[in-house]
Amino acid sequence: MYKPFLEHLRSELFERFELEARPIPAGLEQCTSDRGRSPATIESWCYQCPELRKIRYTYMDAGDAMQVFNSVVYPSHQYDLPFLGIDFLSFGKVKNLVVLDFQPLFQDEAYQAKYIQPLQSLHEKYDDLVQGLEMKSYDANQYFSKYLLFAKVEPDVVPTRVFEAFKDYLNLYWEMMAAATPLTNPEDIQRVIAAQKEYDQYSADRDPAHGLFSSHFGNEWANRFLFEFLFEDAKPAV
Ligand code: BLA
Repeated sequence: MYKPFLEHLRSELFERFELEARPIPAGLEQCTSDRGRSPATIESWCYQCPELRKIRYTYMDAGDAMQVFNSVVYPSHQYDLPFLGIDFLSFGKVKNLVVLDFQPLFQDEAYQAKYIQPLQSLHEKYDDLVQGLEMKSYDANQYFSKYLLFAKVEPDVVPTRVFEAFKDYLNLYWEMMAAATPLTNPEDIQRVIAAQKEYDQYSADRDPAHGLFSSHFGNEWANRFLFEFLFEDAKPAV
């Protein structure tokens, strides 16, 4: 269902950046389970380049029961650009949830004006993918922008509207990346490092997917996947 999205992201990345593989801890690149009713496979890819310190994407495929495409692009520490966050989920083709955002590092007005305001016209263009859904696991005011796309959709719009929106958001992200000037002040860079680290902690602490990973691949694997790969700068609660 979301494979064309993964392919598009991959080809865009390889076209635009000099990517180098970024190692994924042993055993976490791929996992298959036939626990339960529907066999599931999860597979991840990770890259880096001078501008983007971590680009990860994951595809979870449990056939008709579930398809998930999840990705985060982490800019290098000398760029205070937002993360590119992608979370597309489909459960039994009945519940299709799409979330796409430029996830802000900071919420102050200058930051919003520089990095979030440019999203407004796309947000308006895709107003059918803006449904004012409430977030249960996350705080919409932290690490989410006001111009995120967040919608429950019918499967037939996934390859059409959702794909169009995906391409447009990606293009804007690359444009913003290309226009960005690296920070030089060590204090500014430290602020970015701290905010990116907090994002990992915040996300790992709240990730609504832990139960899903755990039910298919076991609790130990789920914990490792969360804290050693997805959000490796987060520490597990003791
Ligand atoms: C919701 N994301 C979810 C849910 C799951 C995942 C299972 C709950 C769906 C439901 O309502 O039943 C799945 N999260 C994953 C997976 C991974 C993950 C598979 O990290 C990793 C492989 N989530 C993100 C990113 C964004 C994001 C980058 O990981 C930003 C675009 C958003 N996911 C997001 C939001 C919700 C969600 C906003 C709704 C959560 C809520 O209601 O609070």
